[in-house]
Amino acid sequence: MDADKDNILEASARHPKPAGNFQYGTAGFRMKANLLDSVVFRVGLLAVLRSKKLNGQTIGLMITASHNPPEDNGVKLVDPMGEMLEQTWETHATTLANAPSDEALFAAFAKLSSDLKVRMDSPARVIFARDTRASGITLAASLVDALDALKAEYTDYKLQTTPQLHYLVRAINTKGTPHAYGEVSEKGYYEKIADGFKLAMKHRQTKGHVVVDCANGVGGPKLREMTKYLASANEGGIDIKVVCDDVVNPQALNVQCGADFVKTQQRAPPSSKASPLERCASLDGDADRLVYYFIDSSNTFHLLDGDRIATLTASFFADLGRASGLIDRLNMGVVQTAYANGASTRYITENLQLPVICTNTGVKHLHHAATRFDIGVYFEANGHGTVIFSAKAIKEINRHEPRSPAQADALETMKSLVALINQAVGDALSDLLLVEVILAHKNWGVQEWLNTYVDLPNRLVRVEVRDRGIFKAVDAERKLEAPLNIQKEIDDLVGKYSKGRSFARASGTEDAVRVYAEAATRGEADELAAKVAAIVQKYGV
Ligand code: NG1
Ligand code: ZN
Repeated sequence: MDADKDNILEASARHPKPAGNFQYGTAGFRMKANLLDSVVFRVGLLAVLRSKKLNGQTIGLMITASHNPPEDNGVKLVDPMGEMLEQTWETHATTLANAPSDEALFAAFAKLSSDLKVRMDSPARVIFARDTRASGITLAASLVDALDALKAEYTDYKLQTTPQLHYLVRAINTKGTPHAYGEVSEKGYYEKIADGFKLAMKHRQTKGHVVVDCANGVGGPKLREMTKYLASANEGGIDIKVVCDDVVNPQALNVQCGADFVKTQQRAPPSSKASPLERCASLDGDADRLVYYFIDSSNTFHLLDGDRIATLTASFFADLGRASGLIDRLNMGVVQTAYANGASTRYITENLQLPVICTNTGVKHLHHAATRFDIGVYFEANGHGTVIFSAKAIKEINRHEPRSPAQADALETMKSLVALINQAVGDALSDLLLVEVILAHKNWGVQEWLNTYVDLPNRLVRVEVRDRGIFKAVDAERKLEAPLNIQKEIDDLVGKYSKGRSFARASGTEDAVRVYAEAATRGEADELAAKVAAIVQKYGV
């Protein structure tokens, strides 16, 4: 520890902490890039501790601020199986990030390593990557300073999407085991997904092309790279038209394009020039979110968001379950948050007859709940999600003996999707191909997909209050237990609206309370949202 002490103190002096309080939230640390130097350095120290604690298993560190503006950046850690950092360690990250001086930082580091019984002589292995933000290179250098100070082994994977880094972490830690996830390289990532896609598309054809808006981020070059591994369109492959892929000008990132823009603005990126009925999709800045959309023949915009991807995927797996003869042996279900459109939840429970679990906001909660199913489909409405398979599901799928050519076909499609789907984390590139496979199998275009059910009109409002901390949510964030009496006022109001539903919760990523409302008509949804927002405002002064 003494050698570590000198090294940490010396290195930390080069990364002084600015004023302010930092918090490792649902998306790691995220803020203006010029405030992040010390934070990234300190998260680097924690990554080393985490790896040592796990006997040298490789920990991932991603430098990205996802859909945030170009001047922001962020950092988050990836656990050995490619999952988000274990929750108790988020607090440790916050502790290190807020130590007021170099000495205090070392003291906090030493206390953590002793409290957590970390053997400091264990090896430490860390891999890292970044999105296309201009600030990423300098922040990666701050990280290397931390890794060098503690003599950790590391690999810089440079530009990657967030899900690619998750893939690499999982592939490294499972290498040579019976659960090996794939070859440890970017090429291995493309090959695994592309092989799954080609197998799933045998004898099938996508309808026309898909236009993909890459948010002017890292997804652009990576999607282009992936298309090299996919068969060309006339061989049953896919015709992808990449737009919004300017990564030369970092100021263009997420501006007037990308999944968050399309979802919140409910319109196509102006520069994508979508034509009527063209199938379009948008990724976010680090390519872990995906939404689809199209303009109909009367120029009306239609969004096919995370709820739509979840329902489409769940219906397809239910079909495959029946067609393969595995339906009775695998339990399937869908995980959503309170932000899922009520019509989607109803469609899943009533039409698909599948169970739905509602969890708190943040994909780690959804991912965790999805492990309760053999085939668990989870998506946030904003387009972040994936499908996960239990060990039992994989076993059943692999050993099942088909009794007919139709069963064999369905089984082969299931196997191919296990390879195509990134089970470590929601992955826009993998999800894009998944949707394309399903549409091709169902022989659907975007209109047929939209026709499955009608979304309830809804409205999301952001309310600024003095202290969002007083708003305490319970019941998967659908109810407020504090301030006292606020929930009764909301309930009384909601009761007056046909198909009304509304809730308020403190945001985990912004200093605000979010109010969501849906109702039978656009006018009622807007009115309900405005009235609930007024209640929140009243309690928030
Ligand atoms: P908050 O700010 O806690 O509502 C937002 C998104 C989440 C999730 C996180 C992490 C909404 C309403 N909320 O959380 O779904 O993506 O950011 O990025 O979209
Ligand atoms: Zn993202």
